Amino acid sequence: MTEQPAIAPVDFVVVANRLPVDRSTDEDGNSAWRTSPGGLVTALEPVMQAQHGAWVGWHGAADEVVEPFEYSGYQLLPVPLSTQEVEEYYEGLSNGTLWPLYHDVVAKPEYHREWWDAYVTVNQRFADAAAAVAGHGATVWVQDYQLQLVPQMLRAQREDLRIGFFLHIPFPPLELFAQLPWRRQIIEGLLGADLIGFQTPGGAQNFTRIARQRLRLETHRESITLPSGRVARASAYPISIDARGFESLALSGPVQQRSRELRHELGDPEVLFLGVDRLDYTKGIYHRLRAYGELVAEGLVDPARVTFLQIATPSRERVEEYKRLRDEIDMLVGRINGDLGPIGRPPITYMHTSFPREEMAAMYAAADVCVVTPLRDGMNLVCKEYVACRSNNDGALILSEFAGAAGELRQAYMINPYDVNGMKSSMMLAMNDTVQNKRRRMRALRRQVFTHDIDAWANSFLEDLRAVPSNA
Ligand code: ADQ
Repeated sequence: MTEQPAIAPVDFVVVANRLPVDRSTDEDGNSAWRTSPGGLVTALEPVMQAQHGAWVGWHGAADEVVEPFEYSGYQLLPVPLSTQEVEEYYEGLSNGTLWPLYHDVVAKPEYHREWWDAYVTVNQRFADAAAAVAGHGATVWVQDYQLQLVPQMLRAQREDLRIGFFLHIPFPPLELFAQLPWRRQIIEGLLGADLIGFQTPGGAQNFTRIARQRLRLETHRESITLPSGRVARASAYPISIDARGFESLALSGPVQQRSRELRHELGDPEVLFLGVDRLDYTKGIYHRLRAYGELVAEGLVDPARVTFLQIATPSRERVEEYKRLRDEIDMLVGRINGDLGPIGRPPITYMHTSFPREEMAAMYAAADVCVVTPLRDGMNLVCKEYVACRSNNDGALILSEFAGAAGELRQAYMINPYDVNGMKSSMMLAMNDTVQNKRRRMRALRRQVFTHDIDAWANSFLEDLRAVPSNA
């Protein structure tokens, strides 16, 4: 007798490094799964439920095998990873090589052959798990830089599938990508997909150019013709947020109340600046705080009237570069507050911690100026979340031209994070601009964010993927 598959074949499969759930354990030691916060899960959950789909991903604990289970109307298929694989595939190749390389080499990428070997092994495991659950002619959507080999590995086993891929981070220009010892494998891996989605048109163009110049493939606009005659498409799908969800959260009684309390706890400043980021060297946190510190030192900003709240979510804490960054920011904040703060009025309130969505909405609702200054960012969702929470059309957004979001949020106060003086002038302008100017800008920003929300993003990608002629 042949072994029965654990799960019946499904028509829609998402493959991502992480499952959309986190496990929490209560005082009695009982553990339960909870949906992890984030736009991707919010956007895909209705599609997963409607199609009774399956999500393939790591469950977050090394050296542990978890059986497939049903959750919230769809299937979850946990992929196991050993401690060594977490170090080599995830912390190593994904976050020590690809992450810095794809973000303009703002930190130095490390190239280790054993990391690459682990990346190949783990990608194959994800591909096998997806192939095992995908029904005949199913649609499979692979997510992000940790799994760039999965499309080709899947196609090698299953010609009948429709395969999509979306890259959440930037795709670098050829001049930088060419450093990667495994550049050909990555491009070929991605070309296993029918539709390859990028955050910006620039990313899609970088990819197409590499396919043309390095693999000598024929390209026409967004189309790339493979030696087999199959055509893959590389196109931009700027990701977004659940704008309406954020807005209604920000307008709710408890969040409004919390937002007032927050300002009070911060000393009822006349102007509140806000920065919210994962603690990552691509986010330009150091550059931004340094610029703000100079404004305080020069007397242009009075800490008795103005304050800066910087929130940084702990991130990738075992990776060396991230430990160093944490120390640098701690030191900078300590120096600014130690040198410049009157007693009881530190110029910067810095918190290295994660908050629930309600608290984030309260911060967005409380802040007069939101400062988003990445050195390079695939999209950046924080700026869109801030805009969604400004129902009165007030507030000001400072945005780096190196965030993917800059292509859409053109009415923000644009800055180059490498230009400290320019950033200082923009902070002054955003703080002191007329109410009319701020309203005009915020109205335009809100129009963009509300008409291009996360549902629109998922629908447009999936519609284009379904338009690919089927091989089934
Ligand atoms: P990230 O690099 O993680 O995402 P970003 O898009 O800004 O960056 O998303 C961060 C998310 O974390 C936001 O939803 C924000 O609310 C939340 N967050 C930040 N600080 C938090 C805190 N202290 N507590 C709780 N939540 C916090 C990657 C790419 C981005 C791309 C997204 C989506 O790097 O460029 O926009 O994927 O594709």
